[in-house]
Amino acid sequence: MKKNTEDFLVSLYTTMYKIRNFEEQAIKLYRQGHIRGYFHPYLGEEAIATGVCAAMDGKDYITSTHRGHGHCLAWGADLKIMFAELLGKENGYCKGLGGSMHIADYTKNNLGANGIVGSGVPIAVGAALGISIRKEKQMVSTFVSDGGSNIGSFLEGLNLAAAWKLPVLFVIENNQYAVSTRIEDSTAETELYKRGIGFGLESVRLDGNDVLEVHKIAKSFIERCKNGEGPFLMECVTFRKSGHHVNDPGLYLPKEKVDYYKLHDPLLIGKKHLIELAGLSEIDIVEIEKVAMAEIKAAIDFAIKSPEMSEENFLKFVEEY
Ligand SMILES: Cc1ncc(C[n+]2csc(CCOP(=O)(O)OP(=O)(O)O)c2C)c(N)n1
Repeated sequence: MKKNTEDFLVSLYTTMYKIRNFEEQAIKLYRQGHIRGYFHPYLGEEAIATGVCAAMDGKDYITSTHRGHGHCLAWGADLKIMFAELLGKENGYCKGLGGSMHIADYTKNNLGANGIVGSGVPIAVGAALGISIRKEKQMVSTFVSDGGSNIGSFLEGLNLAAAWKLPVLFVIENNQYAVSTRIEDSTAETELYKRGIGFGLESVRLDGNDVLEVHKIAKSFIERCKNGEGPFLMECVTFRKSGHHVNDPGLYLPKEKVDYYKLHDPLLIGKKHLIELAGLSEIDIVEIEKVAMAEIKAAIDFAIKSPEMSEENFLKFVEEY
């Protein structure tokens, strides 16, 4: 195994591990009263954001969803500033005023998470239209889930992107549930990649829990987007390992699926790649995890110690934004 392939597999695993533990620690912080409101953990879906974002470059763009922490982190967000935002601190990505569902970083081409299901899609299509007018070698990946793929803006976005041949990669994160509604109860065609085919896009369905599979398909579609062959659609089949949001125990999730995905877990699959393809040992992996966990703990410490916003700034920023 070449060193750069080993490094690549380690970086994919590290990103997934950081997303998993960011969410688990955020849940703890929530229970301790450090985070107000609520949020939607990306637990179990880590391989999708990680595989897609690793195939893009920093000049490209992403749009995210209400379940967006994983997209931001895979796109390179700073753990400290992410935690600060969740804790409502002024040094967070949106000065602590956006919170979980509105994290954006325009300086790094993260066009933002979004509380309105499906609304990242038209933003992505607009950004791609801009790229196409400027004739830049860039593209946009837009994440949406199964419920979001039933929303008009998603279908309108597919149609326009296809008609105007825009450089967009539509990434459906099919976690099989929209809140507690099973996909079978919300659509007659549960193979969601077929929606892309209906609009004339080359579209595939794949295992969204295998980061290498996600990355392989994303890389090819992203390169082809930049060569003017877009748009494309990938349906990544996955499952969330938690309830819909931090306060939902997810009791409606069937035991057989929960059990299946406990074993078919993105991190376990990532670990298998490290052992079988990169020749790493369990001890090597524990070392990687220790370093990542130390970074997460330091970021939490930073966020907790960060000062609350003054009343004066609060009023000023509310007026400005
Ligand atoms: C337009 C719109 N309708 C309804 C809601 C309320 N809502 C928030 S999340 C959600 C479920 C979304 O399901 P899905 O798109 O499958 O995403 P997942 O939560 O599974 O990641 C709903 C209905 C919303 N935020 N926006």
